[in-house]
Amino acid sequence: MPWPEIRDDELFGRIDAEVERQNTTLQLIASENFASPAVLAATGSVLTNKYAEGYPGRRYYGGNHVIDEVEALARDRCRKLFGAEHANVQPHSGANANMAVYQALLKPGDTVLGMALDQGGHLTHGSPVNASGILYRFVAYGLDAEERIDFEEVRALALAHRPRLIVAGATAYPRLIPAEPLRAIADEAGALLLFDAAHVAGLIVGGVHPDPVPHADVVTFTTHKTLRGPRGGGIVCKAPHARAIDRAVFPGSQGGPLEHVIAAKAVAFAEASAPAFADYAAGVVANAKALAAALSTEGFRLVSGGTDNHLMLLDLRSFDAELTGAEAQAALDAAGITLNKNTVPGDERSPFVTSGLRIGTAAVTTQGMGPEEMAQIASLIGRTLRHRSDESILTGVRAAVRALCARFTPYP
Ligand code: DSN
Repeated sequence: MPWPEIRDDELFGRIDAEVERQNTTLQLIASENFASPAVLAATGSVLTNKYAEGYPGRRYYGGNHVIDEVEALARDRCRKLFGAEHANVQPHSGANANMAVYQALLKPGDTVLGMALDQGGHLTHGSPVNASGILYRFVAYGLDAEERIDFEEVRALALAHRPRLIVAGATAYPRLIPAEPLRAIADEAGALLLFDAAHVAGLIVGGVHPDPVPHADVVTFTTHKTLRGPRGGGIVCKAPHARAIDRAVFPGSQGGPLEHVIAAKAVAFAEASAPAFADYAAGVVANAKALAAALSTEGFRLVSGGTDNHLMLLDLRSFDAELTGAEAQAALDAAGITLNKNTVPGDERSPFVTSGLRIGTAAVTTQGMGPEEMAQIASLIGRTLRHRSDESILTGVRAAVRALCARFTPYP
């Protein structure tokens, strides 16, 4: 059977353009990274052709003996990597993983504690526009005066509302989140504990973030952020929750698993198990600290005063009261610096406008950049935002970014 001969230049030309963009601009979005060639190869494999509803050894379709081995390998590597009792590698995303956990552990209407979205939490932690906030009664906790998670507030809310579940974890919080005190609060209030490690999974397995696995009933994560695998999600949990979790993923909330992505997850779990990954994770944090310190010298206020993980939040209001996160993002984009606008605690502007920027170092660290390059990036960000309406300055920054990226090209 001959394959269609016409080359789809319309589409593949755009993929080439995206390779060029990733190679020549700075990727500072805290939830992004560069996947390895092996991860990309598995994602682009013929495993995409196979239907495999069910789990290894229990499928609804024939021809799955190879797929069973692939998924069993991924599950086993995942369990070992996290030191967990059980792993499910089928969630298509972190959001799917969280919704499956809710389905497994909760009934509609149950009370849950989660971090407020505008304080650093995630849509699936009870936002009223997300199914989590529609199906369950979420009560939000936030930050204290030092812009750190207010564990006293979490405890007071837990004792007052007696939630069935406490959700820990964040998407825009620059500090470490120890699970131990949350476990103690959950036990006191008779709640279960879910740790959403979407952002910090790579830091946990790399040994630079406190490990939630011994303390949480369930840990969800994504595979494409600091873990540096394919775009996807996963769940690890204590053995007593395994059956409910598996049933909530399939058939509860998903259909056929993406076995090509599961194969790529297996590759990423092996890569993250190698000793070099611990060096990488330490490098991500060292780079974040270096970038935060240099941005502070540039005159930006850092939410909570700095960072202990892979990301930082810049509060633009003291740098320039007129400058919004949306304008800053656009100006930096034009200069070849990709990051995202983000609300900051107490932000008066909407999430579409914002007064802040979120910046992460997972991708630039994968490229091989170090503290010296972080100082250069901070200076380029400062120059761009101070002279955002000066085309010649933006052109100069764009050239400097291109020269910097040429020394650390991710996909030569
Ligand atoms: N998009 C993810 C992030 O950027 O943190 C959250 O869903």
